[in-house]
Amino acid sequence: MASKLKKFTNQNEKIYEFISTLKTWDSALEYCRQQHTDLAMIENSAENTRVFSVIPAGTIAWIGLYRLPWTWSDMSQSTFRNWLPRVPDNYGLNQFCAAENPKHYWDDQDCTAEFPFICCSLNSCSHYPLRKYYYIDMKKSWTDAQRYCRENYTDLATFESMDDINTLKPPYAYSWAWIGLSDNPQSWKGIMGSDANSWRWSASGETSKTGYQNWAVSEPNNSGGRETCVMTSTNGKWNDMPCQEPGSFVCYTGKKIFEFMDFISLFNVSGKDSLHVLTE
Ligand SMILES: [Ca+2]
Ligand SMILES: [Ca+2]
Repeated sequence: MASKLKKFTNQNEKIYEFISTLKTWDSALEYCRQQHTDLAMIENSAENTRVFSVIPAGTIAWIGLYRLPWTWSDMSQSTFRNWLPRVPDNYGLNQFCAAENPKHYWDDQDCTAEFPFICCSLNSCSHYPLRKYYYIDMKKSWTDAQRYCRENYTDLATFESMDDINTLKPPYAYSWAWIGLSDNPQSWKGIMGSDANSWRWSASGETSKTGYQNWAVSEPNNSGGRETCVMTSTNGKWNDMPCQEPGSFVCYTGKKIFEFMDFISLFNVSGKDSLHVLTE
């Protein structure tokens, strides 16, 4: 028992969690980004051993490696590998994602196959540049706040993962504040995340690619039929509010992660040549 506890004394040490739900590789990625940080990134033999320790015996489980050539899901390219002999073999010419096999070697698999998977928590699980958020203690309407953020930062705040929200938690001292989410009043919908949904992020003009949402209980409710802009509260929960209401707001700087999700969606529809289109 003591040795198990000892594993978590290093705060930068990745925390791996086995998720038994069967998912395709990109669905597993989406889940991990919403609930944790990313699919498991394994950068050395010690991490490899820790991943093995959380997988039940005889189980295949997705990890965050995919063929671009082989790249981790945050688009980093550390070189540690644990392939089976004569693998990756790209059997059937459609194996672009990596999984731990039951004997704890890696095997390339069809990304659309459904397996359990390993999520990784903590920022050390992703080398992708994290967004930085800036709380602006001035009272502006949503549109004026958007203009201010676009002139001085990247845009009003975009949140696409639990990691983003955690960045804003105390000691970040702020009250209710506008974020970059708004709605087309002509097509109000209750829940973000489906194709029919109209909630858009200011920076992309599109609905969330990760599907991440963090509404407060019973929100959005379009109270009075005039709530089409979104504020976040001190606990990170969202509420739709009237856009004209003066409020403080949150701007952000940083790269967007949605180019990456666009890239992932190509897996199911195209050959590997077109996978290079969105790389930088
Ligand atoms: Ca294979
Ligand atoms: Ca509301």
